Amino acid sequence: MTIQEKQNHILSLLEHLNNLTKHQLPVDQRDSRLKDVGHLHRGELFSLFHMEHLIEATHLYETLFKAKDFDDFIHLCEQAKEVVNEGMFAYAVSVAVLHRDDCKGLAVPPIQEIFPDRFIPAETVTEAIKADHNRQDHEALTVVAHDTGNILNPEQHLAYFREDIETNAHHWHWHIVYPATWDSKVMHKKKDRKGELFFYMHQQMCARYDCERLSVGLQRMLPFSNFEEELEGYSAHLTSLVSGLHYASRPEGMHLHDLKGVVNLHDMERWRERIMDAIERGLVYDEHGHEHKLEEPHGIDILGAMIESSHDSLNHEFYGSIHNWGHVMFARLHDPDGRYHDNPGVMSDTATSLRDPIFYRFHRYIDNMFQAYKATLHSYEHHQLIFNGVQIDNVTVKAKHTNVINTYTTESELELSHGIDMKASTKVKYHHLDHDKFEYSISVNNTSGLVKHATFRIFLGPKYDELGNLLTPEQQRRFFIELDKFHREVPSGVSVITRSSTDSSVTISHVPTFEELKDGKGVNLDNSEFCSCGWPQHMLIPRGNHLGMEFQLFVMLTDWEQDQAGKDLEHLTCADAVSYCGARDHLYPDKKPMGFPFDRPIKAHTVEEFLTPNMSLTDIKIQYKGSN
Ligand code: CUO
Repeated sequence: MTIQEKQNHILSLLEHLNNLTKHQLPVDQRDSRLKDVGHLHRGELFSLFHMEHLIEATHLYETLFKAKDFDDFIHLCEQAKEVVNEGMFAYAVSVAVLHRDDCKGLAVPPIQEIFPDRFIPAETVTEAIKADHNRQDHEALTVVAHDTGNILNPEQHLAYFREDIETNAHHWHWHIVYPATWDSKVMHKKKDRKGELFFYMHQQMCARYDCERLSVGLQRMLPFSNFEEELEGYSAHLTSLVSGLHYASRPEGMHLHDLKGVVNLHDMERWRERIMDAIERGLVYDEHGHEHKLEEPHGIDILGAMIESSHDSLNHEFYGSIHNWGHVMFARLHDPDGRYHDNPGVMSDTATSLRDPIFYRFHRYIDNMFQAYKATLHSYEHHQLIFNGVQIDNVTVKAKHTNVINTYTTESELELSHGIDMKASTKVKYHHLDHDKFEYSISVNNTSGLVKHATFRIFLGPKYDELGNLLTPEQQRRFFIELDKFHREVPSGVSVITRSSTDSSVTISHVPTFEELKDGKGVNLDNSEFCSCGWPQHMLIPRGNHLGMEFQLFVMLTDWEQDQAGKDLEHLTCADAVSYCGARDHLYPDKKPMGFPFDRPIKAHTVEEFLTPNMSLTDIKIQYKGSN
């Protein structure tokens, strides 16, 4: 079978999932490997934070993964499609496609086309369905996405970020690449530093959100702080087409409740105390009562697995699952015992959770636990930061104007007809942030007399806080977002290294659409971009403001000979957005702690005190050219 034929099989499996009826294939007519699936009903919203859902989904993706060949895999998928919950099916098939050896080179189609109703406001979807109903011919049609609120709610200023389609899709795809239940013994592949990446990717989402908040004139978020807290309101404007139910809204002033028989607030508090206690003592107890030291390099990875919690948690019973249950509790606080049979809110689904402001406040609360651990490690000493014989002379950002990056709002379209039954092509036109392409130009002086191999680490952070005060290095480090990280040879003497913003190790530029995949355009592109995990390129840079908001670009060179892990990345697949997504089947390609050198508290009071010759800080402006 050709790779294109395989790709077409995957596409047709994942098309029109919103149309599946409740028809079930009886157990005695199913392949015996599928006798234990079909528990979560069709129409319910699958949550990959809910343990019961995850157990069934894991059983399914492991079964699909173990299918003996591609034909057997498709046969199992086709039967599973008859019985399994829609969202769970998309999840399990995607996990299997990403990890089966005979699916290498195949793309997982974009989740926003599989379930557009999880990305596009309900009003817009309804308008599209009506327009489709009324269309006489099979001419393509386009509708324009509605707004989901107005500025009476100041948080609406951030809607462009929280509701960005590809950012939400990145989050869904990240959790497919790193399933919480990943068991390396069953799947025969170890996910390197998975717990640490859980920490880092979500820390970066929070830092990015805060950069955007300052851009639109709001103060940085206040972390969620306790389980009795009264919460902000939120309305999702999404209707799930598998059931016809809306994603629940949350009137202002509500708080979390016990989910009786599932998880209580007391459990959450107890787990948090135990985790904080483990951090303070630097010790974790596993299920057999054995002690494990929380120390580098593995401490953060152990903690990440425990807090998420994932299959790798050393002690589920004792440290619980504070993060996953937190998502479920936020999603169900309006109907905690299920008496109204209501849909959960967006927080239960990785494809939608970024839309809700509580997502960031809750993840900052989680991040604060990781930061408490990092605070137990000593701040980096001078000798851990320097790179002997290598210094940065100058850094400039080259765009239309030097050291100024313009951002603006632009339009894209999303095809609905693969996820929603339509007579012909139906597109939604929506707005999103974007920025001018730019280039870093880094002048390096290598006085060692030898060729050096350097890891270039590039971060961006705001210079001033919400009141206009200069941020101290310790305050600024929580805002720093990674823009790029790459390896280059640095010749002896003075040289200028350039790098384009579009090559960023954080981003992917394009996820192939259903249409492109059908035409063979996205298949095996250059073997690099098809994993669909990666921050969208158009969201690389925070919005900035009309005046030109002042940011600082941090560049640091470290010794690549010491940093590198495993083979060089060039020959790998799915290695386009390694900073937040890792490289498939490969060690995380940088041995330094993720977020280095901003992962640990900084003692230096001023930038001058902090910077070593192999680092530089450059003032740049980000100017928003849009209309609001
Ligand atoms: Cu990705 Cu909480 O883990 O959203």
